[in-house]
Amino acid sequence: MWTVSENILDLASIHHKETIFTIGNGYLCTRGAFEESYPNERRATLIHGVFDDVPVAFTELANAPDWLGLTIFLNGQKFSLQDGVLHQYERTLDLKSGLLKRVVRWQAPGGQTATLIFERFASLADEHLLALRCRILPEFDGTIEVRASLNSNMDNEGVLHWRFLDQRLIPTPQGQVAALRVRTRKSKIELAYAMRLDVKINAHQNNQPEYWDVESIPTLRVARAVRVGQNVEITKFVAIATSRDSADPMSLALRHLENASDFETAFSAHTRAWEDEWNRCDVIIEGDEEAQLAVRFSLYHLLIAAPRHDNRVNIGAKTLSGFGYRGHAFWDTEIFMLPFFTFTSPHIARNLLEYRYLTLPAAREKARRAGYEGAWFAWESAATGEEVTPTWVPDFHDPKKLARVWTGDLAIHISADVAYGVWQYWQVTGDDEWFARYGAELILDAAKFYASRAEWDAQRQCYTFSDVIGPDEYHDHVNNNAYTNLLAQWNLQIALETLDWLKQHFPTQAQTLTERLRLTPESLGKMRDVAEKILILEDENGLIEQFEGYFKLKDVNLSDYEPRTRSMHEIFGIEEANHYQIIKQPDVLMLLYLLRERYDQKRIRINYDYYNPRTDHTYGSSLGPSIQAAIACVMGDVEDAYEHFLRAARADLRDVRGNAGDGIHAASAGGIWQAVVFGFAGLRVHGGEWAISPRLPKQWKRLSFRFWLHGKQHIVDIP
Ligand code: IFM
Repeated sequence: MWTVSENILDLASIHHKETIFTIGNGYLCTRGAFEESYPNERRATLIHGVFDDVPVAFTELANAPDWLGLTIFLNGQKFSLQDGVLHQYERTLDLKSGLLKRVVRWQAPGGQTATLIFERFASLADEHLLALRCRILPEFDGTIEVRASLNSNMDNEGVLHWRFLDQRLIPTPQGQVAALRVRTRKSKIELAYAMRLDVKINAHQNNQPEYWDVESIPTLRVARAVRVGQNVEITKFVAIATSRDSADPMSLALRHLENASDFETAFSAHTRAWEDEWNRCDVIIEGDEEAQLAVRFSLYHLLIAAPRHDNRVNIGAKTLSGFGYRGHAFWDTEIFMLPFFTFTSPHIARNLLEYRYLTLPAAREKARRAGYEGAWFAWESAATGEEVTPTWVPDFHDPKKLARVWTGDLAIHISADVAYGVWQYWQVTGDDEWFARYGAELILDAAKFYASRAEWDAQRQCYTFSDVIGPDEYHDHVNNNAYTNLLAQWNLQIALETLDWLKQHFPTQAQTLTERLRLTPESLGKMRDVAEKILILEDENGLIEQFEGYFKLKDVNLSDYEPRTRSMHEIFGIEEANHYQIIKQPDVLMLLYLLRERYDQKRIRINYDYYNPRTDHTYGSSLGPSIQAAIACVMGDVEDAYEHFLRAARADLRDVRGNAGDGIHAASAGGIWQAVVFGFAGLRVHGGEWAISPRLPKQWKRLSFRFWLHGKQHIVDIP
C-alpha cells in the first residue's frame, strides 16, 4: 500500500483533502489545492523559516505566492469541475515517489471532451525545484489554451504578508522565463520565483509561450489548434529561492531552473532521492492494509516537512501542510517526531536539535525575564525561539469571546522535553562530538533553569514546582505536576552526569561550559539538591498523582457521555473541566513511557489502569492515542493497543476531529512510528545494544523496519 487516493470529487471536504494531498521536500510544502481555483479553497505553499509578524500579533509562516496556477480553456471554455460534465475523476498521491496525480475526463458545457492528466512534485533531489505537468488528450478538433501563472496575491486566511517587488521576462537558452520577486512586510524576507513553460504536441517541442505582464501575477500563455487524438503536454517548472538562502535569491532560482531539463529527467532524480529515504525509513506491515498505509502516510508527511539542509528551522505542529498553529514548533518535535528521525535519519534529527541550540539566547531571555536562570524554551517557537504562544484565542463555546492560553506562561516541562530529545539522540547515535559541541549545553542550561525555578517547601522539606501546566491541558495552574517534577529531576540528574562525562572526555569543552553557564560548586550543589528532594506524589502501591489535589477532583465515567462527537473540554467548558479527573492526553502515562526503564511493570500497570479510563481518547488531544498504544503494548494489552493505534492512524486520513484541514497532526504521525517500533515491536536500546519484544496484533503477518544505532544500520524482521 503506497497510495492515498480518491475517485469521487467532494468539494465539501476540500480542506481535508488539501492537507492529505500535500507535497513537499523538506524546504517547502504545497497543499493539495487544484491547479484551477475553487471558492473556499485553502491554497497554500509554506516555506521553512519564512515567518512574518505583521499584521498578526504572533508570527506566522507566510503563505507564499502560488506556483500551481494553471487555467485551461477548451475551445474558449474554462476548465472547472463545477461546470460541464465530469466523466472520470481520480486523484492519487504516491507516497513512494511523492507524486500527486489527477486524471479527469471532462466535458465542457459546449460538448467538447478531453482527458486531462495533472502530475506534480516538489523535487527531493533539488529542493528549490517544483514541477507540474498537464497532459491533455482532446476528443475534439478546436483550440486549447493554457495560462500558467505565479500569483503573489496570497494571504493567510485574510492576512496579507507580501509586498510586491517586481516581475519580468528573462530570455534563457531553454526558453522564456517569467520571474517574480516579493518580500514579507515586516521580516523582510525576499522570495524569488522563476517559471518556465515547456509545451509539446505529440511529443514535439513547441516552445513559444506568450508573456502576459499582469501585475503581481506574471503569466505565460499558450494557445494551440488541436485535433482529436493529439497529445498536448505542458510542463511548468518553477524554481524558488529566498533571501534566507542567498543574498541574490533570483540568481539562485534561475540556476535551479536551468538545471531542470525535462519532466522525466527531473522526476527520475526525484524518485531516486525518495528511494534513498524509504530505504532508511520504511516500515513494512503485512496482513493489515490500513495500518500499512497509515504508517507510510505518517512517515511521508514527516519526511516532506523535515529540513535536510537548514538547522535554523523546526517542524511545526501541523508540519508545512496547513495554517494550524501558524507553523510554530512545540514539544511535539522532541517527544513525538524526533525519535523517528534519530533512529532513521540522524542528519535530520541533528538539524532539529541544532535549531534548539540556536534558540538558546531566546530561551535564556525567557527564563531571565521570569526571574530564573538557565534556558526556558518557548512553548511555541518560530524563527528566533522567542515565546510566540498566543495569550488569547477565540473560545470554542462562543468565538466572540476570548479564552486565555496559559501554556506559554506555565508549561515549564518544555526544557526537559528538549533535553530528552538531545539525550536520546546521543544514546542512539553515539555522536560524542556533536553531544559535546551542542547537546551538553542544552541539557545543562535546561537543568539550570529547573534548579532556579524550584521552590523550597520548608514544611515538607522538599522542592516543588507550583503554578504549572503539564501535558494534560485540561488542568492549568496546578502544583507539582508529576510529569514536570519527574522529568525535571531526570534532567538535573543527566546534566550532572553530562558534566562529569565532559570533564573526562572533552575537558576543554567542560571548562568552557563551566565558565559560560557559571556552573559554580554552589549551582551544581543546588542541582543535586533539587534532584534529590523534588516532591514526588506516589503512594505505596506506586500510583502517581498527576498533580497535587488531582485525586480530590470529581471523578468521571466517560461512558456516561457516550455517544459523543465533542471533546470533554467542549462539553464541560474550560473552567469546569479543571474540576474533574478527566484528562486530555497521557500525562503520568507519558512520563512512565518516557522513563520506562525506571519503572517496573507493576507500577506502570497500576497507573495505566487508573489513568486510561479517565483519558479523553477519541476527542482529546491527537497526541494521546499513539502513546497510549505504545504503553498498552508495554502492558501486553495488544488489543487495547491496537484500538488506540487505529485512533491515531485515522486522525488525518479520516479526519476524526474534523480539523485535518488545518494541517497534518505531526505529533500523532511521529507517535505512530513509536507505537509500531517501541510498542508492537518492543524495540529497546541500551548503549550500542538492542533488543525487541514483539507483541503484534493478531492480523499482522509481518513487521519489518530499519534503524541506525551507533552508526550501524539494523534490520528488524518479525514474521
Ligand atoms: O503540543 C500540543 C499539546 O500537547 C496539545 N495541544 C496541541 C499542541 C500542538 O500539537
